[in-house]
Amino acid sequence: MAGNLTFTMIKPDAVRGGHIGAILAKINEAGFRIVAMKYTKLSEEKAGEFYAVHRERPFYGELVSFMSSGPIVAAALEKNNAVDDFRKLIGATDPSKAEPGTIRALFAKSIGENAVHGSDSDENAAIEIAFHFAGTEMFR
Ligand code: DAT
Ligand code: MG
Repeated sequence: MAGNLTFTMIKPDAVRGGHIGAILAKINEAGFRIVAMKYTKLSEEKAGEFYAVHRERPFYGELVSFMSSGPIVAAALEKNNAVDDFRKLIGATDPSKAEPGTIRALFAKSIGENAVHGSDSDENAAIEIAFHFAGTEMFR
């Protein structure tokens, strides 16, 4: 059975662009409930750890430096089928390939600076939520 939690970050480009409110509105309108949220900034070390799975990819250095370049909004989201439904809501990694109306189509600039993160599996959602939030910071 599909899980009901996913993890997102509003990335530094979207925060700089003034899109926090619009993105949170899209998330709520799509039926997700925010169960944990913080406005924070990742150190280079923390960003590197979060994206460690991409360590060998050519864009890893760029990704870590971008993700630590300014504040982000991190949130845990609850909905039936959360991981897949949220990936649909954000659209493809490359915003030029994202479906019209998706968060990346609306707010992302490029494949590297693509406005939002969304977990890719229930297992990674749990790992990513635990990376950012203590149990006492979750309100389900
Ligand atoms: P997603 O964020 O859609 O899950 P991913 O897990 O493959 O995509 O990659 C993580 C992030 O790395 C992605 O959001 C932006 C960056 N990235 C991915 N592919 C890239 C590329 N070809 N060039 C630059 N950055 C890239
Ligand atoms: Mg991914």
